[in-house]
Amino acid sequence: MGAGEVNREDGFEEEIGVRERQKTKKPPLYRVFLLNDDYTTMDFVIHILEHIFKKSPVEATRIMLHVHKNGRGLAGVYTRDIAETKIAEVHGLARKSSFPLQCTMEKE
Ligand code: TYC
Repeated sequence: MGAGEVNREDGFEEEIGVRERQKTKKPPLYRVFLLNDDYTTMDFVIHILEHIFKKSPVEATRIMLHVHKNGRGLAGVYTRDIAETKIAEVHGLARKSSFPLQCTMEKE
C-alpha cells in the first residue's frame, strides 16, 4: 500500500501502514575516510583501524596501505553520531601522540 492510500472506509489500515513504515525507516549513513600524511606512522594507523574501527589486523593493514598509496581510504560506514564520535576519538588519540592524522565523513 502506498503512502496516503486508504483501503478501508475508516482508514484504519492506512494508519497502521504509515506507522510501520516510519518505525522501520533507516537513518542516513556516513562514510568515514582516513587521510594520508607524511608523519603519522603506519603502526599508529593500523592501531586506529583495529581499535576504533574494529578491523582485523589483516584488514587494518590493507586499508592503511591503500590510504598510504591513494591518499584516502574508507574506514567504515556509520550513523552520523557514531561517525562523529569515531572522528573525535581518532583526532584525540592522534593529538595525544602528536600525529597530524585526519579523517573526514561524507553522507552516503
Ligand atoms: N604515509 C604514512 C607514512 O609513510 C603512513 C600513513 C598511512 C599515514 C595512512 C596516514 O592515514 C594514513 N608513514
